[in-house]
Amino acid sequence: MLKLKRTTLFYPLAGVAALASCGGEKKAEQNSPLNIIYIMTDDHTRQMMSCYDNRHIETPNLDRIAADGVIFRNAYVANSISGPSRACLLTGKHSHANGKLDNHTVFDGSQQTVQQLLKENGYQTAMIGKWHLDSEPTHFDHWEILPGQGHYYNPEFITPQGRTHYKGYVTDIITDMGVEWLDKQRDKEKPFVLFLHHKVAHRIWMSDTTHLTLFEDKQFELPENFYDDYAGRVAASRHEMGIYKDMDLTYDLKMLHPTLETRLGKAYEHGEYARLDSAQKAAWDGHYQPIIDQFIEADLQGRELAEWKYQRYMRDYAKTVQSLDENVGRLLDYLEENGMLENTVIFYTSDQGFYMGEHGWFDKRFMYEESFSTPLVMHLPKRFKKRGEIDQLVQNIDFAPTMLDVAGIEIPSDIQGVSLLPLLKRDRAPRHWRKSLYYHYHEFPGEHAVRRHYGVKTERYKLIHFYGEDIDEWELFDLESDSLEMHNLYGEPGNETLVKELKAELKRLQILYEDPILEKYPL
Ligand code: SGN
Ligand code: CA
Repeated sequence: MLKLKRTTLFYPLAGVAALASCGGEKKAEQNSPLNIIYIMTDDHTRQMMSCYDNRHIETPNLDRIAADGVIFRNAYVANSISGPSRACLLTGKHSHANGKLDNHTVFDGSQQTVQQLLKENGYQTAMIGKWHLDSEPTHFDHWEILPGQGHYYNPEFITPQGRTHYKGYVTDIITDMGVEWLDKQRDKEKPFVLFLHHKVAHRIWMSDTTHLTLFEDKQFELPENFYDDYAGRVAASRHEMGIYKDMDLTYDLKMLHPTLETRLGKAYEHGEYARLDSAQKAAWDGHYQPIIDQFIEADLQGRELAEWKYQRYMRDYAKTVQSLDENVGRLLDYLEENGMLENTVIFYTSDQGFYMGEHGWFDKRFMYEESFSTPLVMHLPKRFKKRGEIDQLVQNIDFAPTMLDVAGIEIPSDIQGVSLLPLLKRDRAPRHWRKSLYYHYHEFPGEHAVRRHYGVKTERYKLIHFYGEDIDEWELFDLESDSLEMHNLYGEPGNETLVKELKAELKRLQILYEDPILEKYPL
């Protein structure tokens, strides 16, 4: 049994009864155990969230979370891909330590997890939405999960009782399930943690029929490095995630036409498209058919085609985020109307970031900023004093210890992440905080052909090692002068001391986190 901690600000569960008898309602509310709602999307990136970046779209409801709390400017993941990211979240450990290295390994749910520790200490635990860990959820009082990646339309869910089919759009359905659990299914006498994991904004970016016409007149700004030639970056040059080269006209961009035979066209026609019911199909075709006709007629080539693909990608992605933002708004309204905002901490984040045309790409996996980073905003009740921006380096392995700390539960010593509570409790930043982050991506061979790599990021620099049978490449970036990570400084004269220091830091982190890769590639 775990020991509960005593803090002055956050009362452990053991203190609840005493509080109820000794003070007024207000005091009880201010000191009552905190509920936790953890909202995570899939592949939603900072470039498409207006409190981070207002070039492309507005996300007023996501921004509302930040406005009532904090926005992390430097939040990162440990391994930029779904299953592993989810395992990092639940265990507070890097991938090599929790065993979920890539999307194909099965997560061992018998290991220590945050929901287990919360449950053992009196929390009710619920998990709704994309799970993607291949084993059954453990230690949840309530769970309804999408099988695998799940579907945008008319999705199936798995529950302990079996499979259920739903009609409608997945983002609405997951939100409905969350609100229903909060409103009717939970035990209102107990604190809770609710994991609400959306499918949006994953490939193939299917809009709700109600949002199909949005953004159609908008021209999205092309990223400066859209036409990257990958000079000096061997691993990047071997990618299979180019908008021009790899994005499928039919599967990804919905151009279904008898004269177009694309690699993944049949998968779309008999897969996601075939799931639409007749009313959904009518709306879908009504919207896309004129675009398809125009596209066939225009017969675009070269850069014109590349930029047309980029615009379609951005529009479809933006529509899915619009629906997400509205649904998050609906959840926030429910919490507000039910007086729950003063005793609930809300996380909003994604399983990783994503490329919106930077380097000419979609997808993630690389340790470059767009996919290594993740959005992170938090709603905080008033008892937390911090508001506004937080610049410290944080990582998704920190979420589990933060939840435990918020609940007043002692953090087991084998958890590798650190609690973010010191950054949230006071307005003043703590004197000591980590100065670097460790990253390790393992999925190769794999879709999109991103090589295995590990690396270290400090406030200013990033050092990456791509390794494998046919690759042994280092990259060094100065993020201050080269935020787009286009110029690999590794091996250039004058950087020897810097490389030495960064390698020493990388080694320190590999020893700290006990990554066995250090034996294979000693530093
Ligand atoms: C699917 C996608 C990939 C994507 C992975 C991982 N292909 O396999 O494009 O990189 O998921 O994404 S698709 O044809 O099925 O859309 S993750 O977010 O789940 O890790
Ligand atoms: Ca993802």
